[in-house]
Amino acid sequence: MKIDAVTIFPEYFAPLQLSLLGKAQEQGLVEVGIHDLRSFSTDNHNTVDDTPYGGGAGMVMLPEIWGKALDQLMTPETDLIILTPAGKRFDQPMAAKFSQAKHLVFACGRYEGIDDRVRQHYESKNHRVHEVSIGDYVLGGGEVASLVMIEAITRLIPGVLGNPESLAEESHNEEGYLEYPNFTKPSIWRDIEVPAILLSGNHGEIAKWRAAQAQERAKKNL
Ligand code: 6GU
Repeated sequence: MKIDAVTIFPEYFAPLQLSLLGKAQEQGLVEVGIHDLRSFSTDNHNTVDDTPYGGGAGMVMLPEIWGKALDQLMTPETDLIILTPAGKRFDQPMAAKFSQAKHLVFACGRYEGIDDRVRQHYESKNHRVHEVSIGDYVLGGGEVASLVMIEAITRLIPGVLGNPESLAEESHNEEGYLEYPNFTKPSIWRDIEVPAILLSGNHGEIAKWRAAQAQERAKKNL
């Protein structure tokens, strides 16, 4: 998979070199390109935004600059993801869908967002465009949201995860990703014992217990 991100803060994406995703890039499973939006600005001040038509607080990112940046990246194989708190909520099924994509471009808005004609333009050219939010709170920009999405998506690409059984177990689960509590050595820590069933060796009963625990946890977190 090829992943490109366009941002005025390329440094935000430094963590992509770490851990599983760093390894996945070394192995050639994932290729990441980070692009500085300001390098597409045309004036001496490297302006990327201006005041909103119709008035109101904040600044809106200029369509001309975004068009220049995205024109160089968009192909018929591209899914363009525009990060905005007004977008569709990101979840595990969406991560699974995007993990099948060939090329993802993350457009990281700042300020009050990107001029809507950018979305309109690429949609009118029959590109796949997705406005996505990662949750019901407002971030300063789409950079951190992109990192969240990239981590959730890339770990679903075959070969990226060290132990593919963790994935199988996740999708086995009805909820996909709601899990039972886990324990490791020692069997007693600060007077707290590991549930005896987990030491029993009875795999059928252990599976039942875990399913019940996962369900209880899911209910509590509603
Ligand atoms: Cl994608 N962007 C911003 N700025 N805030 C958010 C978000 C995205 N998702 C949740 N909050």
